[in-house]
Amino acid sequence: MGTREKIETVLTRARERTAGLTDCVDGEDLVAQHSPLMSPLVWDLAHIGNQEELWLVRDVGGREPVRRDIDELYDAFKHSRNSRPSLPLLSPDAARDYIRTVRDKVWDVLDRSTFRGRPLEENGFAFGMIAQHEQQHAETMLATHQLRSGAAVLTAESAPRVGGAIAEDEVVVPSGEFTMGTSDDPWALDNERTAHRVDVPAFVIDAVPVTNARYLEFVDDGGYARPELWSERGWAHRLDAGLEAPQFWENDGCGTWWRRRFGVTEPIHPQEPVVHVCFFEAEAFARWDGKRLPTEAEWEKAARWDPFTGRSRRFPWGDAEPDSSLANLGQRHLGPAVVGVYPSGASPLGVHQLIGDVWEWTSSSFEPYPGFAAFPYREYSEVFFGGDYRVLRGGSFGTDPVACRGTFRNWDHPIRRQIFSGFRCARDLPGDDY
Ligand code: AVJ
Ligand code: FE
Repeated sequence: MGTREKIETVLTRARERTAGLTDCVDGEDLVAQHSPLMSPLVWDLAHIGNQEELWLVRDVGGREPVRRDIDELYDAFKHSRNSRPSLPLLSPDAARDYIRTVRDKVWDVLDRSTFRGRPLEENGFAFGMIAQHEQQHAETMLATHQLRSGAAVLTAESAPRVGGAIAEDEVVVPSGEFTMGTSDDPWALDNERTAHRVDVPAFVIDAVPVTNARYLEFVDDGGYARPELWSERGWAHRLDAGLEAPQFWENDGCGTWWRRRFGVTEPIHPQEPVVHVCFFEAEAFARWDGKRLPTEAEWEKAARWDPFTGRSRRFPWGDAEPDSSLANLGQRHLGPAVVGVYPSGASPLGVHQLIGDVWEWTSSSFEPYPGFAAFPYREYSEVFFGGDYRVLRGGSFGTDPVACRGTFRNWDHPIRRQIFSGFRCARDLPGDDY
C-alpha cells in the first residue's frame, strides 16, 4: 500500500470508530460527565477535529482556520477533564459538523501532498500522527463507555474464549544488548525515538499476562490485607481508595466475584488477562508471586529482540502489520481474549500476547530516550517526562493497530485503572549465568 492509500485507510477507520462510539448514545449522554476522570464524549469529539484542524488544515495545508475561536476550549492543557462539562462546548450536532468540515479539507490537503519537504510532511508523518491521535481518543472514549452507567450500547463479536496450551509459564531472556526504540519507523512518535543500544542482564518473564484466575488467588490469599506486599505509597493508596479487587469487579456476597463490562454483568473468565488494575496493585501481586514487574527495556527486549539475527522487530511476530490471527486490537472485541489464543503472535522466545488484550504496566517511569527531540509539539511527550507516570506497553483490545507497535509507549499515573491495564511479571535469573 502506498502512503496515500495507507493514510486514507487509517483516517477513515479512525472516523468510523469515533462515529461508532458517539452515535450509539443520545445528545444528553454525549454531554454528560460519566466520571470526573473523563471528558464528556462531545469534548473528545470536537478535540479530535480541532487537533486535525491545527496540524493538517492549518499547518500542513497552510489553509485558513475553520474555527480559531474554539482552540482554547479544546486545548487539553487549558481545562482539566473534570471541568470540561461546564465549558461552552459545541453541541453534539455542531461538533459533528465541525469534524466533517475539517475532514473534507484534509482530503483536499492530502490530494496535494507530496509527503516530502518539511519533517512534518515526510512520509505522511502528520497524517499518521493525527490518525494515531484520533484512535488514542477512541480508546479513551471506550474507557468512558466502560465508566458510564446504564444499559449496554456497544456490541462486538466476543473475544476467543478457548486458548491453546502454553509450553512454558516463563521464558528466559538471555543477557546482552538489544536495540530499543526506533529511528526509522516513519510514524513513530517522538518519545519512541531514537534507536539506542541497551544492555539488559538476563531475566525471566511470564509467557502470558497475569490471568483473572491467578489474580483471584492473590485476592483470596489476603493480597489486599497484607501491607508487606505493597509499596508504602501503594498501601497508602489502597487504604485511601478502599481498593479490594480490580475496578468493575463486584462481590455477590456469596463469595463469588462478577464484573461489569460495558453495561453487562458477567462471570469473571479465569483465563482472561486481569484488567483495570493500577500500578500499585500490579506491584503487590508481583511481590506476592515472588516476582517483580519488568522494566520497560525488559518488556521491549522480550517483545522485539530476535535471538537468531540480533535485530529488533517491529512486533513480536515480525515486521508485518497485526491481523486478527496475531493480536486482539482495534476494538474488534470488547475485552481481552483468553491466554493462548494467539500462538502465531508470540515472540521468537515464546512470549505471548505482548501486543493487544491489555496494556501492561512496567516498573519504569516515563523518561526520554537518548537523542530525544520534542516533535512536533512539547505537549505530546516532553512535558510529562519526570512526572509521576509509569510506562505501559503493548496496547489493549481497545487500541487501534495504527497506535500500537513494539516501540509504542503509553504512560499514566500509578493509581489509574479506568484504562485497559493489566500486567505480566518478571524476575531476575538466579546467578545471571545464562
Ligand atoms: C499517550 C494516552 C497518555 O490520552 O493523555 C491524546 C495521548 N495525547 N491527546 C493521553 C494523547 C494527546 C495520551 N496518552
Ligand atoms: Fe488529544
